[in-house]
Amino acid sequence: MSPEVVSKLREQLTTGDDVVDPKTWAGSVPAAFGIAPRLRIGAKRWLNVVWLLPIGWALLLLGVAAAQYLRGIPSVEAFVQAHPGTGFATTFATPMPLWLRAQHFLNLLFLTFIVRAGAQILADHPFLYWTRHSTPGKEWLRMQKAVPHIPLWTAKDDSLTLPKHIGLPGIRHSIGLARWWHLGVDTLWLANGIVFFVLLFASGEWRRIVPTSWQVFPDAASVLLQYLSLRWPADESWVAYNGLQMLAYFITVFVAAPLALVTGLGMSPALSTRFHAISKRLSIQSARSLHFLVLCWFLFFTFVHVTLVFATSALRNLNHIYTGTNAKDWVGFGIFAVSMAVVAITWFAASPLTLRHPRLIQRAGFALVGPAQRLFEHLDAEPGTYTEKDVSPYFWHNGKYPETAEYRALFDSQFADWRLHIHGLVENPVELSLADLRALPHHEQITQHFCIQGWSGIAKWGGVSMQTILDLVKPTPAAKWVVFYSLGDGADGGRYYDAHPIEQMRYHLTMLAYDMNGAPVSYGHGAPLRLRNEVQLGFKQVKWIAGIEFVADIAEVGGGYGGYNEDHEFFGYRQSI
Ligand SMILES: Nc1nc2c(c(=O)[nH]1)N[C@H]1C(S)=C(S)[C@@H](COP(=O)(O)O)O[C@H]1N2
Ligand SMILES: [Mo]
Repeated sequence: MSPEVVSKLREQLTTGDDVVDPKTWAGSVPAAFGIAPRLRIGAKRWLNVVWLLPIGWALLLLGVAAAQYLRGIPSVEAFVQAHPGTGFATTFATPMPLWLRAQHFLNLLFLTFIVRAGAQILADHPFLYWTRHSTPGKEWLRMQKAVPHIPLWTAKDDSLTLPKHIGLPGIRHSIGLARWWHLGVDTLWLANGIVFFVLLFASGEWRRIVPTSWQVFPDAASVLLQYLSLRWPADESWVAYNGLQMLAYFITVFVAAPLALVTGLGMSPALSTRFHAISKRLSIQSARSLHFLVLCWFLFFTFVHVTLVFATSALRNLNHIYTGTNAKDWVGFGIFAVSMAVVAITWFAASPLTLRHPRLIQRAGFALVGPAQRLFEHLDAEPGTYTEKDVSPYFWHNGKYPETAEYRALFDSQFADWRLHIHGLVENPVELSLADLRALPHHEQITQHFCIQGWSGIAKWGGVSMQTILDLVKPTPAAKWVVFYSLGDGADGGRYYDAHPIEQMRYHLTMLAYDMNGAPVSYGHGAPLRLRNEVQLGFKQVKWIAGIEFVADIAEVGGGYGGYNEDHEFFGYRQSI
């Protein structure tokens, strides 16, 4: 192997910037604001969700009228009198402990970042589906115009811009940074949640929010009727929550929060590929849709919760939450105001901070979720999970197409002159033609692709197992990373590349694919050769491969962060979730 080839590939790499300039970000993508969300009704009709506001309002008014009518009926009123609301509940003579009140605030603070970053992630592929095929037109919710019938349309073309202080970090296609916020703060939120669960059960405070009698249901029904009839139940929350409160808190703490974790992990390529018994039922897209519905619950709960805190005795309630007293003074309100100032300051600082110090966010995020991602990377699954029947009718395109004259010439000659250069820390560097590759033992697998943006699709890949390549080139013990160079550039210019840990090259599902669904890989999907490493997300599956280099350390390649998106868009070099 000539050293020129080695240096030629490395020379085409560029380093990314260490600050984000929104004007030149992600290849200077212009802002795109999409449309008001549309819900699919039946096969082809779409409901603008803005209609849900007047519809919801009308239903509420109807509910109030119905409740007032019902309370005029003696037997119903007798039921309400018999079930004022808290009869079944354990009463507490002591205030909520300090740890509980502190955790309540931390929960709120963490959720502001999680929700904003989650919205930013959703905006990168603003469609939700129930099947793993992500077929345009089959989504049940979209916040973007219908996908146009343009052959090489990409998922990135459909990403949305969120306002700067709604999304985090609030510029288009900033999913790499948004994920650090979302997953990083998630670990803090989960840690807070685990401590909360432990203390809750160790202290007996759990009885405040876990119903221990079926009577919670008639009480909840009665309380709902009382609220709706606008003759509100007696407020006894200092000693006990009423049935409706208890159910709402129980669902939020014991159903919604765990579901957020489970559905979040349901989107992981490594976990989904390995634990197929689960992911077959909870497909990535069902997980993603449910994850969104959990968000809707949290927003709904927060809205009603905060409204009622202020609409019932506000000063007392704020004292319950902030000072642990039942006083009617302004102390609780004062601490509440300070805590809201903290929320507001961190809220408005988060996006500007992220754009100014993206590497800090990338490092801090990785420090928080990196250990979990490393853990899941060792899940080596075998082929055979999906069959031909599962192959997706539509497989999205993504990324930046190769536009060089060099690529054009190779493509026009059907890659007759294309050579795969494999070099670096190997005993036997080689140059393989497409015919050489096709002469090697054939490997086939039907697997699911997980794009970081959220879409997925199943395809049959044919080609050569990376184990075969390792046997051929014999990496030296010093080789720790395998770098895949593309013939094409990334969005900001400079060659696209990505690095993978060498252990993952020995996995059953790591291969170089020259066929897709029984035909040679097309131009859009990476002709003549692309990578498949199924424990990682889509951006690591380098298309239009030019060469492979075995190296000791990723720090010596490109910007040093392990790949093009890692260097330029602050992604992580390990992305098993
Ligand atoms: N060379 C190169 N490879 C690339 C990309 C790219 O921009 N350039 N995009 C990646 C991303 S983000 C995804 S999701 C997959 C998409 O593969 P597909 O177009 O076959 O669906 O390719 C990956 N490989
Ligand atoms: Mo992607």
